[in-house]
This record gives sequence, structure tokens and C-alpha cells, in this order.
Amino acid sequence: MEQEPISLEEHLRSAGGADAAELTVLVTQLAVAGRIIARELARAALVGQLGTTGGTNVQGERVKKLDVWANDVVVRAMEDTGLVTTLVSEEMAEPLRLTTASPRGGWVVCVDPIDGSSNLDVNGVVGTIFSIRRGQEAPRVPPRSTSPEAQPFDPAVQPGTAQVAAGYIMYGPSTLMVLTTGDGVDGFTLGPTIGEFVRSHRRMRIPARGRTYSVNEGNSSKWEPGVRRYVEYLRGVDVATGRPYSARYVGSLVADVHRTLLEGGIYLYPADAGTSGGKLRLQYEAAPMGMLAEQAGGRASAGRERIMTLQPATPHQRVPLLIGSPEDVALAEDFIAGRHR
Ligand code: AFP
Repeated sequence: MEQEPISLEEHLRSAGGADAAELTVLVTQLAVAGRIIARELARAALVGQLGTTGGTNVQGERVKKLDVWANDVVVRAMEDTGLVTTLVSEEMAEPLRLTTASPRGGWVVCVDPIDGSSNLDVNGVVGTIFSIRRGQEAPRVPPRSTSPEAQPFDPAVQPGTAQVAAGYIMYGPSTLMVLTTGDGVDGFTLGPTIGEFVRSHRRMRIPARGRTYSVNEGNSSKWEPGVRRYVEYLRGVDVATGRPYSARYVGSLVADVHRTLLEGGIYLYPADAGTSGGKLRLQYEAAPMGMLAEQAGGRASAGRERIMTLQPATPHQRVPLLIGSPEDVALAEDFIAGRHR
């Protein structure tokens, strides 16, 4: 624990740089939304907030009451900043376009208000995932083509490399925000008495290799052969390579990636064989987790390419995800490419 407790706001302000002031407002507002969501989760069963709304979202998933409720909390928090031009959310079919007074051109926020919704009614760990990008296109060389068929810049669909900040808020035994603004990864625990996020995990680094793998093995019959061989390899017995790995799967990306960042190993959500999609959404699941993993010394891959450089075609585009320790992700890619049998 640090000698002097450092609050989230102090940490952000000390980052410096032209964006620090506005980023501090955006991230501390997300922290406020996180505190409100944490309180509601704690009392949800007492106030009829468990269960579904009866509707489905743009992903075709049954919507939980808390999915919609948490989305409203995040939308209000971002609107109140006056800094956001575009809000992409798992719970909104179309991006929300807002006007901004930001002298820096405004910001785009992509968010999964409740990640791991299937855990809500069983009192399991869930989280909020967020990703912050610029509202205006950064100068590029060569400049974007102006020909009629060229895609105009759309702030709602940008690659992971456009992220200025990314993080998640994990609602577990403690409420914890894990954040990067492009200079390493830090964790902030919500002090239950002071109601402030205080830095508790300084400069998090993922181990080069782990002993744990995290995947929904129920889908294994749908995986491509390379993925199946890789998971079979992890279950093989070989002391020298630390196998068999232990299997851990919470069903919430936030919980499974958080454990992986701290203890090493790999989380996978592969695509079904013959499809490129996978389940996880690029903009508010894979890309923010990818930035965190890379900033902590890890890797994030779609199997054959780096997650962070993928250009989404739509706000809710899905991608396969392999994320975790650099050596584990590299080995998984070798199996997928057939370089390892
Ligand atoms: P929800 O937020 O819709 O529950 O999805 C959770 C998630 O996107 C991710 O958090 C989990 O790792 C993964 O999906 C769980 O998916 P399966 O239930 O198919 O294993």
C-alpha cells in the first residue's frame, strides 16, 4: 500500500499533458457512475432490480433491468460533462450524438455498462468497461482520401490505437477501477467509508507466462482445429511447461481479464470455426481490454492479428479474442497458424 493515499483525481491530474483536464473530468465522472452502479447492485434484490425487462438488445440478447438502468446512469454522467460528442453503448443500437463545448473537439466514449450480465441474478462478479477516443480525427499521412467512395471519418468506429484511455470498474468483494491513459496500468479501490477511489495497484504488470486458462469449453465443438489443439495442449501433463494449466471461467470478461492481468495466463473467446466474428464486441470489450493488456506488458490478439489495429466496420462489431501473458498469447497464435501442433 502507498505511504500517502493518492486519489483517482490526483492521479489523473498528475498525468499532465494537454488532455489531462478533460480526461480527469471524463474518468472521474465514470467513477461516479461506477459508485452509483455499485450501490444499486448491492441492493438490487431488495428493490426488484433483478431479472429481465422482457426486451432484447441490438445483440439479440435478453436485456436485464440493470443493463438498462446502468446504461442510463452512464449516459447521464457523460452528458453532464459537456465533453462527449459520441457515446457507443452495448445497450444502444445507434451511437448517441451529443454537442460539446470542448475546445479540444470533444470525446467519444464506448461503454459496456454491465459486462457479465448473466452473472447478475446469481450475485456473481460483473463490471463496467469503458474506452475513450478523440471526437475528431487525428491528422493522418497520407490524409484521408476525399474521393466519393472513400469512407468519411466516423468517430463512432475507430481502431483501438485511437484510444486515449481505457479501463473497467469491477464490482466484486471490493469495487475496483483499473485504468490506463497510455502510461502503464493502475488500479484504484473504492474506499467504502470515504466513497473515493484510491490508488491501490501501482503500475500493474502481467507475468510473461501464467498457469491458468479461461474459456467457455462448452463451445469447443465449434472451434477451429488450431484452437482445439491449443486448449488440449494446456490440459496436457508436462511439469517443465507448467501443464496442465488450471481452468478458471467466471463468465464476465472483466473478472476473467482482471485475474489474468494479476496472475498471468490467457483468456480466450474464439470465433466459431468458419466464421470470423466471435462473440465479444471490439469497441467496448476487446479494444479497451487490449489497451490495458498491452500497457501491462501483455498481448491481445484476434488469433491472426493484433486487436488494437482492427478497424471496426460497425459500432457493435464482434471479434475473436485471445488476451493475456505475452508468451501464452504467442503460443496460442502459433497453434492457430499451425506452427505448433
Ligand atoms: P454479457 O455482458 O452479455 O453477459 O456478456 C458477457 C461477455 O461478453 C463477457 O463478459 C464474457 O466473458 C462472455 O460474454 C461470456 O460469454 P458465454 O456466456 O458465451 O461464455
